[in-house]
Amino acid sequence: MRISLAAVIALLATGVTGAPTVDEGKDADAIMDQIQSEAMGALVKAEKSTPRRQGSECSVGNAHIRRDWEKLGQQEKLDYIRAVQCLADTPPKLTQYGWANKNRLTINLGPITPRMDGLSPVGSIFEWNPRCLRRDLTMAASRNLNAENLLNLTVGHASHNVQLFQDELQGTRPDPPFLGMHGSGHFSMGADGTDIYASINDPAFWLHHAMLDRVYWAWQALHPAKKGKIAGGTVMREPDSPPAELSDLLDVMGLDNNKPIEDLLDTLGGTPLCYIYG
Ligand SMILES: *[C@@H]1O[C@H](CO)[C@@H](O)[C@H](O)[C@H]1NC(C)=O
Ligand SMILES: [Cu+2]
Repeated sequence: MRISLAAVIALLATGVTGAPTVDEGKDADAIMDQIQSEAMGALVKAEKSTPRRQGSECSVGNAHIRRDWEKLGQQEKLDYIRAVQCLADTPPKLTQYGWANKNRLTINLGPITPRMDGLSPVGSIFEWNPRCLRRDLTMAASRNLNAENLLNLTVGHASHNVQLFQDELQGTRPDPPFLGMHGSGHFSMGADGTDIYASINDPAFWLHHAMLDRVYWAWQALHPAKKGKIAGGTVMREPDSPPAELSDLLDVMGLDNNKPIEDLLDTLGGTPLCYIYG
């Protein structure tokens, strides 16, 4: 079933529901497809009216396309898995970061903030702590990974500004408390997936985070006037630090050059990002 986004927006405009409601999870793919095509349409339109950033060659037509796993063919899926395995056999750029080479499901990093039974915290993010990757899959946590939340984030109440959007996505809106799309994905994986540093060990993390980035990308495309804004936020784990500014450098700990936040907000900015989802 294809649901018209225009119809959803019209429904929202009535103010009756406050947030769009949809039947069940089965609608999520159809809605994502619809949001995807609206986002692409908006990007193409924006490109016609806004001059390209000076010195940038990046455009919708030549951008890299990050494709949905569900849309990959059999061979492409096998290639992806092979690439992940190749990465597992590649020496890490940060000495202790990464998987042990011999056994691909042996992980090392963290955990430092375990939330699940059986995960004992270690002293530092990078402490050498080889162990088997653990998952503890649960449906209980996936309640906010649904079509309703997706609509709320992209065209509903939570899409009205970046503060509402990020609070809804991160599950940090105060009332009523909930995990949000981001936390829901982590807690659905359970075990190592719930640790702020160790969760990246699990290849499923990358699919989850790519999807979060895709939802953010779609939100930006559908709300071009707000896409370059950031809100609230202090440095993670330092609640007393001043609110982040667009010119603040994002520390990638030696994996690449640190960049100011503003250079990384536009996926078509060419500074250096140049990608779309497809
Ligand atoms: C949509 O997001 C808003 C803003 O965060 C929130 O107050 C509201 O409860 C959400 N609606 C649904 C149905 O999740
Ligand atoms: Cu995460």
